[in-house]
Amino acid sequence: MKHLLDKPSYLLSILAVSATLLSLQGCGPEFDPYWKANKLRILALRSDPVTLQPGQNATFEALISNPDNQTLTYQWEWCPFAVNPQTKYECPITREELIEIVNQSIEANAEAEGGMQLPEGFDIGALIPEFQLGNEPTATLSYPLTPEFVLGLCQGLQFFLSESDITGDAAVTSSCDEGFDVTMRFTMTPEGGEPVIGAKRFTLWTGSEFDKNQNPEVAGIDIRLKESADADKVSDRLPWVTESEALEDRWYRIPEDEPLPILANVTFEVRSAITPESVEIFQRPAPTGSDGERLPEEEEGFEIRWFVEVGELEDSRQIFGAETKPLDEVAMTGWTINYLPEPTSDQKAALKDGQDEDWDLDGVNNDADNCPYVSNPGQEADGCIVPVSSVVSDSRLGVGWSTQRVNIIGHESE
Ligand SMILES: [Ca+2]
Ligand SMILES: [Ca+2]
Ligand SMILES: [Ca+2]
Repeated sequence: MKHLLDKPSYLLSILAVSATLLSLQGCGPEFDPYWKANKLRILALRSDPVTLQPGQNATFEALISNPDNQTLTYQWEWCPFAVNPQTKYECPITREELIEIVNQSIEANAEAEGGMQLPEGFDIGALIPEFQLGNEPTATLSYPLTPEFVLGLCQGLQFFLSESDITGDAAVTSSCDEGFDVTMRFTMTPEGGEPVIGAKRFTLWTGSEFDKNQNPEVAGIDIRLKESADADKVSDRLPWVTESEALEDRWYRIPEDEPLPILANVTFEVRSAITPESVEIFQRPAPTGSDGERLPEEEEGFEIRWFVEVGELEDSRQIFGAETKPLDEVAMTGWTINYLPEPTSDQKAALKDGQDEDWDLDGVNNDADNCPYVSNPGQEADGCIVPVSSVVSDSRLGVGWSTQRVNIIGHESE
């Protein structure tokens, strides 16, 4: 039997394409930096749990930025392949074709030792979840039958793909024993606009004791003044600053229920409150031909990303892993909302005629704008309330995040 493992170059090309497109995703027509969440975007997708086991349901959630509060419709669908961003994560087969593949695979393997054996008259179709999983903001998927069935499904698809002419559009997990990685596709469509599409891989458990990954847990977002010396200048308008200056390390947890007041022209530090238990120990499978089945134990590495709608970040992406700084430090960045009553020459160059007193380019001049720091053409009453998000990935498909809100109540003028 041929396996995809025999075609490492093919797998590598899929990985390379994914990496390229992921890094391009952040660059819109205006070439905003990746972390600037000022238009409709998918910032992250999560499966909880990330490894789905028998008897469990996985819940799928999207972290999106929707600064103009556009009305959205959603669509979730899963696919038993790792699919390609170049084909907009389209599943290369239908569910009916999958059922056909499984039936053929059972026939082909019926004689083989360890092949998938099912009682006569068993209806495969009834065991495979619908690909379409609804139009709500979240979706759920139930584990299909047993680990043996899922393992057989994985191996059957490996065989199918090795014989098929679907090239470049899809891949199957290279080692089904380690879990069957499949894809959830998420589409959100604004009224009268183009769909925005993203995908998340997650794992159907196939019985390995090693494959029990958990999502990182982000308990919230902490904030403090970058320079303690600024406290005197802002504490009369930001009472929480006085409170935080008295705390060890000065970190103040942004309340979940109410936006925290902040000022423009002051640099804050924000920290992702990742629980230390989130750093799991795991063992990768050893490469073929080496001694033993597993590599030595290692700690998970994290990629921590920050997203804001307004302002500038010092670091928008940090990597935590062996021999790096402590998690607390890596999970931190500086955030400043620069507001100048007079735009700089660079900003002026970006302004259109008649906009030189409209710093946030929302069509309302600064002196009349109810929030001159945030583009809010509709002058909504909460126009100065903006989100800040931290997304943490564990490089094993696990994702966690926290989004909190701040209220820009004014600026520190100097
Ligand atoms: Ca994990
Ligand atoms: Ca304005
Ligand atoms: Ca405004």
